[in-house]
Amino acid sequence: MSGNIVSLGGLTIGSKAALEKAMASEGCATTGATGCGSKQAPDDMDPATWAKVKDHPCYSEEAHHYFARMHVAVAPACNIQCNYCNRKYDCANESRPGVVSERLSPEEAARKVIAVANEVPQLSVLGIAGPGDSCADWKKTKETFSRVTKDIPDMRLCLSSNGLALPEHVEELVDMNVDHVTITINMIDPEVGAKIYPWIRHGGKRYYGVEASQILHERQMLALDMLVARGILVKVNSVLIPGINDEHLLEVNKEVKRRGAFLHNIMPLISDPAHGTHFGLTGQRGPTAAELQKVQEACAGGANLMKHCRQCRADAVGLLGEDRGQEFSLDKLPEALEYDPAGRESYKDWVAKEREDRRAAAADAKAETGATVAKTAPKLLVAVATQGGGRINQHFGHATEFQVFEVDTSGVRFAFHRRCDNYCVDGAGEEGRLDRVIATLEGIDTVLCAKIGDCPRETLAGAGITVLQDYAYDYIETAVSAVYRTRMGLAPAQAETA
Ligand code: CLF
Ligand code: SF4
Repeated sequence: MSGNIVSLGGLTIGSKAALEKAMASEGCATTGATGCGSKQAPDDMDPATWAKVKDHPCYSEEAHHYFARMHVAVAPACNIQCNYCNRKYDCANESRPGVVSERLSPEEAARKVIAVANEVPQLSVLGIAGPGDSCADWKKTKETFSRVTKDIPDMRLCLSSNGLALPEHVEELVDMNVDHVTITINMIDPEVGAKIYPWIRHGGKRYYGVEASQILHERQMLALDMLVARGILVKVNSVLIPGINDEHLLEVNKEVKRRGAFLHNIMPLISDPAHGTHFGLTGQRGPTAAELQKVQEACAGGANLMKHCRQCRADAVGLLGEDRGQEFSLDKLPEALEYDPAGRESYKDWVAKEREDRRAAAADAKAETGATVAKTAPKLLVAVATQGGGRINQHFGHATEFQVFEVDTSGVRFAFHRRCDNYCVDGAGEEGRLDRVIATLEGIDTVLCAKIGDCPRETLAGAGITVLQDYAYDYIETAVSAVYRTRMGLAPAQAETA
């Protein structure tokens, strides 16, 4: 499966044959109800929904291997106060607190989107996620969307909101063809809400305490109902705050499922005194990975959970897990820019074919595993270093995160990601960093990467973690399945060569 290797949009992604075949076809082949991209919806999804999610990296775990999003920070104002937010920083609903974003006017944002679309063929979604609230700053949000779609009509539009002002704009969202909206819902009980929101501003008046949370809750439920009724896919984000809403999120999960939310994304609170937030300054901690996992497991059977969120900044650019925002800061953008659709169209066509090939390979691997491994065989966690494209295509030392897959006889599933500092700096490995990478990989059986040196491989082996580069540039699912069969003693062992 390795074949020849191809680079596209700065990524080494896959087989040359597949790309050449795709590039030779005449642009974007619209087919039936699903439009561009893979023609087939997965078994558990109707074609209309698949058409909406197949190129959205947040709404489809599969799509996040292929497609990128960008956020434009056009909406600094907000109408509520969350105890985990300090507005000097990016919105914690959708971003990692950090330095203040470069704020853009709608005109600047539209220019930046063209620049990114010309350089990043994976770009499929424009999101507005702060640094304040996209609906509280509605004029800027609306103007940005209309400017962008004038130049790039096939750009998917996405927004994130606390929900308070959202009901007023649902019809305009429908008119603008926005088909993905995220509402951050941290509670359905205003008593819980009063511990998260000190105040809201609504209808020209400030409300405090339980009354504020009661209004916010009613508006969030109204927004959810209205969006679902209009066929817009709704993702609900919830910030998990230990001791405040951890158990309560099970109720939130049930309620949003009952009302038709498409996905529920339970995100860990990020809290640090240096952020200057109320929670940071009062010592409220975020959850551990185990606490997050426990809540997610408790929600099984409820609303579908998103597990591949990277808590992006409000000005993030690129595939989830990478941030190319610095490459496209305002000072680097030319004054005049014209959109060139060729790169994105060719890329979409390539993905459509690559995706079908990958699915077929994954199905074969699953069947082979099911036929050869005992049903009682234990589950294994395998981490992969990937730059996207659904392949193992990153050097171990360059990885700033590992995607972790769970495998057993029922198949290979994305489980979670783990972030780390890249082991290699300026071409040389750093021992201290390797220790931290090993700590990051705790509980992982095997790591798959495109390349690793003898030295780090042996150190990892000493820590009980096998690292293999034999599956370089293979599809993730087929490689993970092959590793599983080997580990269960039913396939010839791969030589662990460096
Ligand atoms: Fe942006 Fe959010 Fe749209 Fe995605 S992000 S507005 S839905 S395009 Fe995605 Fe980033 Fe998680 Fe958000 S990984 S923080 S869920
Ligand atoms: Fe901050 Fe976003 Fe909450 Fe507004 S909605 S206070 S910007 S986290």
